[in-house]
Amino acid sequence: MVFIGKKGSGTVSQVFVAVLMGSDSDWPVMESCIEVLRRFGVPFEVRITSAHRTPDATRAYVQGAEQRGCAVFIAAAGMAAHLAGAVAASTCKPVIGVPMDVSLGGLDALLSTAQMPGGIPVATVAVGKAGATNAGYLAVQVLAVADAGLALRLREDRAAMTASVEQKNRALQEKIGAA
Ligand code: RP5
Repeated sequence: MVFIGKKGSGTVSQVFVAVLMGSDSDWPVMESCIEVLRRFGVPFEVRITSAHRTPDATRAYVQGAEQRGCAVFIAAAGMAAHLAGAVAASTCKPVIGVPMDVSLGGLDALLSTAQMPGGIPVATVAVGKAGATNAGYLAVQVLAVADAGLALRLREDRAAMTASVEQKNRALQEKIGAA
């Protein structure tokens, strides 16, 4: 895992991913993101903090986390989902936004998360569990740019995924008697 700061200076800290959610009601979906970070052994912090309900605490957390070594922020929110945008406004680290399906099939959150003004990007993933999973993968991929071990684990994971689909196809062909 990548470290920042100078060794011996007392300022070395381990790089981590911060996962923020607007509400505890987002947790059942965001568990999929945490599962990916755990699988790759990426250190993370999880916080419930809201762009609208706790704006000052959100900004303070983002600024503090950046100083402590946060390399990527993941922000999940539903409805008028401004959390990822608010996080992006407070940091120049990469921010990944996960739109939650709370109302309107998540379309409101998707647009609120994705439609950022130029210069303040939010890398927006899909609505719901697939998006939460991909937010985890994307954060790992960002860290893997400077971590060869992590990059290797990503390639191994991708190969395993490919093998699993091929196996499912073979099983289906056998089942329908086409093999
Ligand atoms: C958003 O409002 C949260 O991220 C959540 O997705 C949605 C609803 O929040 P609760 O009313 O369930 O707390 O800010």
